[in-house]
Amino acid sequence: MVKRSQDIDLKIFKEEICKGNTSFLSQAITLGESTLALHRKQFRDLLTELIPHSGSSIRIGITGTPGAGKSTLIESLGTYLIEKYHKKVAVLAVDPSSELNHGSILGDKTRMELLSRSEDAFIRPSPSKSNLGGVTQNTRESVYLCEAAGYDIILIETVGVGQSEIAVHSMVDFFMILQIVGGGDDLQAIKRGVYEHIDLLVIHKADEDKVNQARSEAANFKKMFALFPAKQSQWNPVAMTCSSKENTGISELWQTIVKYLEQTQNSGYFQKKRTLQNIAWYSELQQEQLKRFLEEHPKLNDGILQINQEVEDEILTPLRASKRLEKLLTSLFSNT
Ligand SMILES: Nc1nc2c(ncn2[C@@H]2O[C@H](COP(=O)(O)OP(=O)(O)OP(=O)(O)O)[C@@H](O)[C@H]2O)c(=O)[nH]1
Ligand SMILES: [Mg+2]
Repeated sequence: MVKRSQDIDLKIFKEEICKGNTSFLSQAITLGESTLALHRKQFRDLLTELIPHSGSSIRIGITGTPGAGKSTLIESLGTYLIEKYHKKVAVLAVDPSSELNHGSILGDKTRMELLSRSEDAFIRPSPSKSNLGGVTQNTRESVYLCEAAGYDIILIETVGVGQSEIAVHSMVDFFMILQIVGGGDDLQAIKRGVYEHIDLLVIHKADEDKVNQARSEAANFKKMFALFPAKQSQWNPVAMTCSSKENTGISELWQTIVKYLEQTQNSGYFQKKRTLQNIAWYSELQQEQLKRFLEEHPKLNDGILQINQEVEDEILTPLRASKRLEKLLTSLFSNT
């Protein structure tokens, strides 16, 4: 039995987050990152209360190889949106390797000096877990919390290695990849699976002395994109150049995102994608719930451990083991 004193005051948390209190927002995200069952339950209750207040932001995913300049671009774009359009900007990160890199992805706040000082920005480093599923789930939940706290734009940085960019794609409205100028103008640099998800390719670090080369690389990508089959969104990926250091190309980048939003909101794809993402999210929760239920069911758990052991000891073949499991499940759940 949980003592009342251990409960967080849901009502206060909800009110303060909806007022945009970043201290409560941070505490709530930390609660969600906890592995303690009590904390997870409290967090889920809070999230359930907050979800009706969420959903109105634009969620943007930014990927690219380490050092491509993602954080610097986020600094430039975020500052631009705050100054020019008075937006509130939240920055989240999905980096399952951050524990190995000592949490470097956003640890270096010098890359986002202006944003980290701005009252209209909220920056949250990647949860320090090494498993992608956990990080993805925490980040997705943080998106809803940030939205309830009034952030209009959510920028999610993910390092372009492994599966994390696919995971980020499953939680954003718009997805872009950064490639450093001179990084090659063919798709080999971009994994095929990733191309299918990108809405914008930025030839980055296109500083004044490199801008011509960058433009020619972008033009080659444009030609290549035109040859790809139409996407479900009916949006042809755009290739453009940008220098976050010199702050060039940032407004064009934002205009591209605005155009995408107009097009997909008019066609209904925007909402459709969010619905599909919700279904995928529910499916993940369902898997997690079932797994936990099975693990916590004492008789079943003992039975499964016994069967596992017999497979290891070669007493049971995999097929016989699966039959035994079926029997066990039937005997435990046939009357319930
Ligand atoms: N010349 C030039 N350098 C840039 C530009 N944008 C970023 N950089 C530099 O590139 C380096 C890496 O930038 P980050 O923003 O940390 O890159 P990142 O992709 O976030 O890196 P990770 O988070 O480690 O994957 C830094 O030294 C930046 O100053 C740019 O537009 N031009
Ligand atoms: Mg970074």
